[in-house]
Amino acid sequence: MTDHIIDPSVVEAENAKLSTDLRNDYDSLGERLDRRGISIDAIKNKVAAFNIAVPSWGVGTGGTRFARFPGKGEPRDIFDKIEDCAVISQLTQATNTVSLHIPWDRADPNRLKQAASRFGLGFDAINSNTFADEKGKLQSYKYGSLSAADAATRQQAIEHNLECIDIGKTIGSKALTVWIGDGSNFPGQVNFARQFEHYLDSMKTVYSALPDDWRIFTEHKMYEPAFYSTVVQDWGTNYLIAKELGDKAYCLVDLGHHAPNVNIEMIVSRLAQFGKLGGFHFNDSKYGDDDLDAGSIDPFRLFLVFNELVDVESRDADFRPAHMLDQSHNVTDPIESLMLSASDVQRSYAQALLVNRNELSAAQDANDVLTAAQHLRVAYRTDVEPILAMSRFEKGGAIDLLATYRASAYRAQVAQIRPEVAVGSSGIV
Ligand code: PSV
Ligand code: MN
Ligand code: MN
Repeated sequence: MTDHIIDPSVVEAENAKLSTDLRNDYDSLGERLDRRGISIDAIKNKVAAFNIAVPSWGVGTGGTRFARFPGKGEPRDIFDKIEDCAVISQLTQATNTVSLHIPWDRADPNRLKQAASRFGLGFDAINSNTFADEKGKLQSYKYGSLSAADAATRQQAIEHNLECIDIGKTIGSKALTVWIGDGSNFPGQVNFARQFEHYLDSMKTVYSALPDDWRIFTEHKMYEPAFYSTVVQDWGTNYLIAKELGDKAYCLVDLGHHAPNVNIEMIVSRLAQFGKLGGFHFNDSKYGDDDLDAGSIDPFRLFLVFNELVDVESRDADFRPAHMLDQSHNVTDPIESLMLSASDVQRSYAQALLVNRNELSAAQDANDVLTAAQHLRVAYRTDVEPILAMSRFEKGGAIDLLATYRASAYRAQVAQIRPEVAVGSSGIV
């Protein structure tokens, strides 16, 4: 039996207000799609099977290096975070896994597993953190971790990743995600080749400890926290890493980790074509690694990413990239943002499923440029909300995510038992 945090009667009452309209909207969209030769139920079933992981760190209020403005009822620890994730999962019916970050979420792994399974949640990839120092550890990552010049520091970073694998084994994760902040701030500070060599050597040791059915994901990022050079700075380096490490190594694409205007969907296609696309950290950005809500700035780009994914999926039934949200909520209730983002990611998937791939391919082969472009536009402009809402409704989720969450008064309730965090304190809970 799965425990529900939000009383199901609240969800039912909110859904009752909207279910007749939803049925009408769904049927009318179904008719229109039918004319395009598309079965709405087939799309809905695919959407219903879609899952996106929620990062444990996403449910705490974020901050910038200037300030943090804590919200009420913020999670105090990983167990509160799991409860917040359970709310997101209950209402969206699209996020039944949580991604942990160690050491932020360090706790008895068996308790973690129990706490999650109570709400029907599992654990996605486990994330190591060697971009910040940990209390009690002898070496500092100030000058790098897995790529550091100092052997003892590299060893400590390796051991941290091995510990993450061990924790992951107990809680049921099947992948380790490694993102490092290593790089340099001054020309001449490091020898690029030597630093990368150190990184590869360290990663080979981590890789050799992976269980057979695990994958390792490396995440590239153009800059920050290092501002002159970064060790894993782009998808090319990331691809090299995955190739060097072996079959269990894949590249992760975080949408915010590229220069503005980079054609991310093409990177997605390249990595997938050569069997090295592991998955995503979804978020949106205007300038850099802004970590804004997925779909909030450039929903067309998100659609184009999914257009590539569906293209691969249509040729390879075993293609299963790992989807996760990775965003920072500075001015919104994180639960609200994460619910809407999960739904926006699903929306892009549903829209991409509407593309007539045979006709698109024919137009491409005939160099009929505008017909090809039009296929994408028609799909993107289709309002698929009734499909998303119907999928949620049928699975026991909320037709209107925001209204239902607000009607539940969850945040006000947890604010009674979770003490207010001091203004200006660290964004990391
Ligand atoms: C780095 O910017 C990143 O995207 C990595 O995924 C980290 O693990 C995550 O943010 C949390 O800091
Ligand atoms: Mn990320
Ligand atoms: Mn990031």
